[in-house]
Amino acid sequence: MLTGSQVRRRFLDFFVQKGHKEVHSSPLVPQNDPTLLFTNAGMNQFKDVFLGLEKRDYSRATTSQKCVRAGGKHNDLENVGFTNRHHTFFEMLGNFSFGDYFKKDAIAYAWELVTSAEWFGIPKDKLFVTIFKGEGGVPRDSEAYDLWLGQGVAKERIYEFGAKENFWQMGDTGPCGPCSEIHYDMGAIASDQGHLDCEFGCECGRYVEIWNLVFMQFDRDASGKLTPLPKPSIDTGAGLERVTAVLQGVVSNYETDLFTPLIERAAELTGASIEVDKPKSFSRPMAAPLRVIADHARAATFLISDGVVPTSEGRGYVLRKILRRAIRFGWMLGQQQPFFYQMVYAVRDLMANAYPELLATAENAARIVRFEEERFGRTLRMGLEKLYYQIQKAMLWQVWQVGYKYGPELDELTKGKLNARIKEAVEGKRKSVSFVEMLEEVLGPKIGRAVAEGILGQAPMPILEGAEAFKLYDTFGLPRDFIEDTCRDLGVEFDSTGFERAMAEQRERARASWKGAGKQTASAELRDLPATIFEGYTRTESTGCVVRGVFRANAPLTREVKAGDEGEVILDRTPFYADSGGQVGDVGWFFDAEGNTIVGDVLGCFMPVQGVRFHKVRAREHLEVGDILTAAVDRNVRLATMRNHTATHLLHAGLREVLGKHVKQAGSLVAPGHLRFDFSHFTAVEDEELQDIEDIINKEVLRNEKVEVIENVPIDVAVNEYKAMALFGEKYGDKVRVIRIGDFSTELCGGTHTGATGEIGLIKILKEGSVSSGVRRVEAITGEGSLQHFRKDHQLENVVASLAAHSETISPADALKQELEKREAEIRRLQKELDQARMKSASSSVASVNEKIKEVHGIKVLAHRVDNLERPQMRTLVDQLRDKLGSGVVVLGSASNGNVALIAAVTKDLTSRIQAGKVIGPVAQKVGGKGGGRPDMAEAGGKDAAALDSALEEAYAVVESLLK
Ligand code: ALA
Repeated sequence: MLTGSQVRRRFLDFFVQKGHKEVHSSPLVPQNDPTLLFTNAGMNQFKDVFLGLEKRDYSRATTSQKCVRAGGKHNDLENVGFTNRHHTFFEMLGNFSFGDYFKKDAIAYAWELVTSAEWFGIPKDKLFVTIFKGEGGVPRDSEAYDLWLGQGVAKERIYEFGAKENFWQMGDTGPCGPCSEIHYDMGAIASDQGHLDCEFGCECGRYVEIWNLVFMQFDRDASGKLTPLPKPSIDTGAGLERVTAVLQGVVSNYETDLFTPLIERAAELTGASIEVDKPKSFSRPMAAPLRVIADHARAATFLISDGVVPTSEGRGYVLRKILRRAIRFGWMLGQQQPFFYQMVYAVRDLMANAYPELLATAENAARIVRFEEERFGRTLRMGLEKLYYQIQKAMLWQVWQVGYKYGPELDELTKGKLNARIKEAVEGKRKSVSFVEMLEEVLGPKIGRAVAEGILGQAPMPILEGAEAFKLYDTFGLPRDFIEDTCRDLGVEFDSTGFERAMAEQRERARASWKGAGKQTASAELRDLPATIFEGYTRTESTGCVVRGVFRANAPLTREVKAGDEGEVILDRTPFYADSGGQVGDVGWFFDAEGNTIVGDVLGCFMPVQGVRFHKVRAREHLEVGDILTAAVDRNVRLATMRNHTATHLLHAGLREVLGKHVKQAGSLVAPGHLRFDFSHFTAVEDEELQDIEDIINKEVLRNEKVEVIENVPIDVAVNEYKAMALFGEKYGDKVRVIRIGDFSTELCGGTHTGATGEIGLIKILKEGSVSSGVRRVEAITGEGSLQHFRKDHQLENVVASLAAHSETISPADALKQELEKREAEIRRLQKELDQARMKSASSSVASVNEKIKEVHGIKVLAHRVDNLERPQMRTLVDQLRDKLGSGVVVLGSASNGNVALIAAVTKDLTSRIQAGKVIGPVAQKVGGKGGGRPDMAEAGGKDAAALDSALEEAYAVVESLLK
């Protein structure tokens, strides 16, 4: 019997022997494709080849591709554990033809591999095939039908289906086409519904699709329109797990040797028996918890190994959901301590042979999982509390309703008792009894029964609202099972319609927030452009370049660009680096053939179609197809960019050395002025760590290590032998370019680099911060940028030195800090002194206010101005003045820094006739403000200090008008 690993090997060997190139699985995070959440099929890495945007030096390929279907168009997350064959992570075996063979060979190969005794040897009488019956404007695939007949498949074994089953597309947009599938009959034993003799087409689990052959013919755009692909192609996918199940004669993928060691380990770690996965006699099927844990362990391990970390959005969110689902199933088995992280090692031990990268990444992946387990454990505890609370509320509400109607009014004591009893039952602290028994126990047999009868006979059961339940599920990660079971045990109805509605709304929101931008099929005229020969690795100037094409932005192909206009120019050869791999495109000039006159400024260079470099040019003179030019890159800009690029590689290696091997590049920008590097790491980088990194990488600079460029390395050699780091968001062909800096750094890279590290000058890290949860960003400068940075620092240091005398024992920075603290204290002391002096002078002015006191209808009124007082000081002063008057009205105004503060006070004996608030309003208005307060004291503010004198003068008239 073949092991799972042997099945994988045999598939690949078959196609290698048929002239296919064995290509490495691409990472789970799709390269350069924003329309996809995760790699979900073998064809993903070839999407651009199908679209005609990219060329490879082979036209047949075969792969075993890591896939995750847990988000986006293909999502099986919630099915895992309920079926024999759904997974979040699986391996897809495939063969591909890029405009080479089509349906005839694809069908012949598949049939040979599946049925020939030399290969898989599956009996033909267990197989069925399907073809596309025609739908949505695409005709029936009669060609495939005839080809299957030609292979000797009996008519009765060929079935026809519509687009849902037999038209495959990767996402809402992209390459697609009709498909043909091979299915295997597992026999009655595999029917989930106990069917004994159902026919092919039944979805009970008996008939299993093992291989899908897609005849790639179209590219679907966002509007749904189908455009024929440049060359019809083949894309196939066979699930390794299913094929293995068939060949090992088991009903479920989970019973193959790809899973059994994981399931056994999960049982050990949770303390559960393997038996828990066996179907129970519940009416609703329960998920098999150990299978869920085994499946999710594979997905989590591989996702984290490929650089995903748990976060609250996008890919990280899906990973978090997977982790949490596994952890919850552990809880359901009674394991509430972190255990799932240990599954990572089990996955490594089982799969490192086929995926050696796990040897390097497992340790860190386990750490990340453990962190999430601890964190989620806390959430889960909280979620359970909330669930209990909601159920309790639902029950009590129902009891009150019915209690009022059928029983005597429930007194507080009974209410309390009942509540406590429900709580205990809900929290599982006492053996849970039914709702009815609980009522009888607390209310006594008679009333209890009456209430219960009322509830059961007339009123509906208590209900846990769907929206509430969904919140618990979504926010606190409580499994739906968990919630439903608890409800059922306690006799509370679970509002599944409401739950599903809330879930659908949530899905809609999620869909709306994942907006991918699809690539268009390259237009025919772009596709036919010859690739530009790139000379920029060895020179910055090329003479005798021929203009091959001219475009104008958003306009069709033209042949010329006029002096003064902008256009995009394609040459046969160029030294200009085109924007890619994070490195910005070169700038420079086009000279005439003799190299004397500038005919255009090159503002940038980019590559919308693989290999074809577009120069964005502002023409100084007329340019047209056929012209001969000298193309010259601005050397200063390029050299600065090269320093930053080589420094980026050192930084990447330095981060991994100091922070750990989990650090993976998540994005980068290499510009002439600075570099920016984003990477996966789940906490802020400490200052000391940053310093260590800076030290380590500058040591590499000082060592003046040669930067070695190794061209045309087969990708497997680069990855497996050179251990080169392959990056996300990068697209690698079959042969790659490796940049090696001593033993310190080896990366796949198409960028331009310095000859040796010494040319970088000095790398200075400027800052570190967060980009999104789990992703950090470092910015740094090199070369002249560093020089300018330190020059500025030095100037600053001179200023510091002049401000603070520092000695040998203390750094200028500390000296400055001390000096500033000293001055700060001095300022505070002076401020206090000033306040006291002002208060003193204000108080002494009290003695001289007599002449301002005026009698208004027999009441003493005083309006007085004292500037630069704080409010508390004004309040003290206004009290003093009011005491001085004995009986009367005081209005105090103070201006400081252009702002006005006003206070009015009225002695208690007068507040029935005059209220401070009414006095202050009109006065405040004069200084552009307003205010109010109690009858005896009111405050206001204003902005017009210049009007303060006249406003205070107005106070007397205000009092007079109030007294009338
Ligand atoms: N791309 C096809 C699939 O995923 C083969 O089913």
